[in-house]
Amino acid sequence: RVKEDFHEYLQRLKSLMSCYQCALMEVETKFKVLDERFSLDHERNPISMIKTRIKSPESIREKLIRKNIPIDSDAISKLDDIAGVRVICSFVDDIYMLADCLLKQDDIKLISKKDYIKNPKENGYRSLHLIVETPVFLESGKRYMRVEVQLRTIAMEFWANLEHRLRYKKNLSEEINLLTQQELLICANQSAELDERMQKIRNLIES
Ligand code: 0O2
Repeated sequence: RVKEDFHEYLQRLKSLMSCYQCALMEVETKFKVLDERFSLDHERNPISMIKTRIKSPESIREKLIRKNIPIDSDAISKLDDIAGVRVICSFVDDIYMLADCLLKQDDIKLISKKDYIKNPKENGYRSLHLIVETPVFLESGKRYMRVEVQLRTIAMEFWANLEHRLRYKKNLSEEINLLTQQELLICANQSAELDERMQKIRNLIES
C-alpha cells in the first residue's frame, strides 16, 4: 500500500511539473509574439532575451522552510514561483509596455505585482515582478497554473546576476560584507542612471 501511494504521489508530482512546464511555454510564446508584432510596427525588438526556469528542488525546499509552509503533498502548489519567466528588455519603458500587453490578454489573470523598479529593494535590486495565472489545455481539460514573470533591463539583469553570485561568497568579515553591500548599492544606482539616460536617448531619437 505504501509503495502504491508513493508511486501515485510521484506520478502526481510528475504531472504537476509538466503542467508548470506547459505554462512556461505558453507565457514565453506570448512574449515572443509581442516581440514579433512590435518589431513589425516599430522596426526594433523590445525584448533582448527570454529565460525560463522551473525552480530547483533545493530552492523549493529552502523556500518552504523559510516561509514556514508545512512540507506535505500539497506544499508545492502553495508556491507561486515554481515556474519562472524572465524577460530582459532593452529599455525601462519596454518593461511597462510588455507588462501591460500581457495583462490585457483575456487568458491571463494578474495575481500580484511587485514593482521593484519604482520601489527598489534596500540592496538596490530592480525588476518588475508579476504573478500571473494562465490556463493550460490538457487532454483531460483545462488547468490554471501560476507563473512568476520577472521583467528587467539588460543593466538590471547584469547587476542581479553579479549580486546573486557575490552573495553566495561565504565567510566574509562583517566589515567586508558591509562594504560589499554599499558598493553594490552604488553600482545598482549607477546602472539605473544608465538605464534612464539610454531611455532619454531613445525618446530623443523617436521624438
Ligand atoms: P530563484 O533562483 O530565482 O528561484 P522571497 O523574496 O523569496 O522571500 P517572494 O515574494 O517570492 O519571496 O520574493 P520576490 O521579492 O517577489 O522575488 C523573488 C525572486 O526575485 C528571487 O527568486 C530572485 O530571482 C529575485 N530577487 C529578489 N530579490 C533579489 C535580490 O536582492 N537579488 C537578486 N539577485 N535577485 C533577487 P529566488 O527564489 O531567490 O531564487
